[in-house]
Amino acid sequence: MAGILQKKDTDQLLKWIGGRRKFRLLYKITRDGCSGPTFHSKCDNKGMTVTVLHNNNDTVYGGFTSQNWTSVGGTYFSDPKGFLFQLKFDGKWSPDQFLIKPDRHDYAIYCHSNYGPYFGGGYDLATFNGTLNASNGIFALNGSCDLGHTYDMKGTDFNTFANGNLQVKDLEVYQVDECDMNDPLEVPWRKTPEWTTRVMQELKEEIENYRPLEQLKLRQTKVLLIGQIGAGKSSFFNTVNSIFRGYVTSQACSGTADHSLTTQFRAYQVRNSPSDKPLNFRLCDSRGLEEGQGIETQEMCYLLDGHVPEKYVFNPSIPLTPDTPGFIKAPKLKDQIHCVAFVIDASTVDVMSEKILEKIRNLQTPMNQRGIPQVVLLTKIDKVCEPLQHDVGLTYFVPAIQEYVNRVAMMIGLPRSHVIPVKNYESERELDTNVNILTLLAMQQILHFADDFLYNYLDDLDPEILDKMSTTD
Ligand SMILES: Nc1nc2c(ncn2[C@@H]2O[C@H](COP(=O)(O)OP(=O)(O)OP(=O)(O)O)[C@@H](O)[C@H]2O)c(=O)[nH]1
Ligand SMILES: [Mg+2]
Repeated sequence: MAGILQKKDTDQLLKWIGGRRKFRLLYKITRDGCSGPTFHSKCDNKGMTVTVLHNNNDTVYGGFTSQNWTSVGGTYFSDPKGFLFQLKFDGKWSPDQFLIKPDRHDYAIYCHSNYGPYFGGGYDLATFNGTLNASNGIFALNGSCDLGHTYDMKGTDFNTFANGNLQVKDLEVYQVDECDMNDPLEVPWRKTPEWTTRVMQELKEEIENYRPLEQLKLRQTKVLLIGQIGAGKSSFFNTVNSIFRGYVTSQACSGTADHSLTTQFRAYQVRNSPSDKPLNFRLCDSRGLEEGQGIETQEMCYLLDGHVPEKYVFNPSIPLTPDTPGFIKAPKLKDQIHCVAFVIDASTVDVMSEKILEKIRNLQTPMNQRGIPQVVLLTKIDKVCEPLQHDVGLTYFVPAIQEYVNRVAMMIGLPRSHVIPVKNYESERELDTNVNILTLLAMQQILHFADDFLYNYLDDLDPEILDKMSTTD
């Protein structure tokens, strides 16, 4: 059964009421019967409500209260937020709000167990009392409309408010509920292409065909994954790798342990199935950050500049120095890091220690000095938002995730657009289109950022050096 309110109407009402809320139909006289006790049985103690009437002239009007309706013997209740409104007059969209007069708050609504919704001490808008039946689809309401006593009608009278009669086709009462932060929005908080298998395929192809800047003769860009232990760095590589391999793989060891599970520096190749050809980027996995351990600022400088050899084992008690075996003394562009992805576990954001945060900020200094772009991969979003456990496709529609993104952006000091939510494969045995799209969108952005770095690098290069530049491995 269709309700009176269209989307345009609820949008307008929400503008007046404020906040992120949703409407839930509690009572409808054409469905439930026009009776005071029935109205109270369905609408008492439901918090904010909107009462809306639709008359024979296609005029839509009503009243809002933030107070509970209750079944009492006849009492006024105060409500400074109450208002009357009109949405349509004679079929024409004519939204208008009539606020409660400042000195009449105490007469906002009138509750009586045998009455329907009553607004104002005039009564400004009294709908019905007792039980009424419809005649030819019309309810001739036995209330009254003595406007202007409690609500400021700004010159609107009974004729221009409700065509001078209380003959209605329907009357409805909606509960105006706080929206759950996990309730998906109708429009995404960040725009992405439509999530279809085709789009997934296109993203995949774009990344398969990705080449770093031609002029730099660089075969692969290098992306460093860095973050707290157990944040999902190794799992992110595994997720990207799984997409291109065509099945869920776990080449990089992932799991939970007291200290970082990953101890080695690995610049992982992502191989495309079935050719097994490596893609033109590498994801560098590193040791997890811990309060007293992990990667220090000097080590980070070595990492960024490409001095750290493959499979180097980070040892918190013996930091890397130029004398460490394998230390790459004269690194080339191919050895350097071109984009850094901080991997942050959404489910621990609220309890992240100030020390870790400080560590991350310290590590950002050498990145900023080198102009290396940074993103945040916000992992484990499924753990903080129940609907995402069933459908990752809702990620960009759920306000809770937007809030995490905003919070993390503030914490790390990066623009919000640099914070990318992801959900890694962890218990799945099969690939999922939406998980893939989410991951590929993240990879796409990372590679765009890496290119930005390379463009800057190119701009700074002397053309002669460019000519002489060595090729990659
Ligand atoms: N639910 C869920 N679990 C995840 C996600 N990403 C990773 N995990 C799990 O989190 C745990 C840690 O993941 P890892 O990938 O090993 O984390 P890491 O950052 O490499 O950790 P270290 O190498 O110890 O520093 C594993 O049990 C993963 O399965 C995710 O997006 N959602
Ligand atoms: Mg790891």
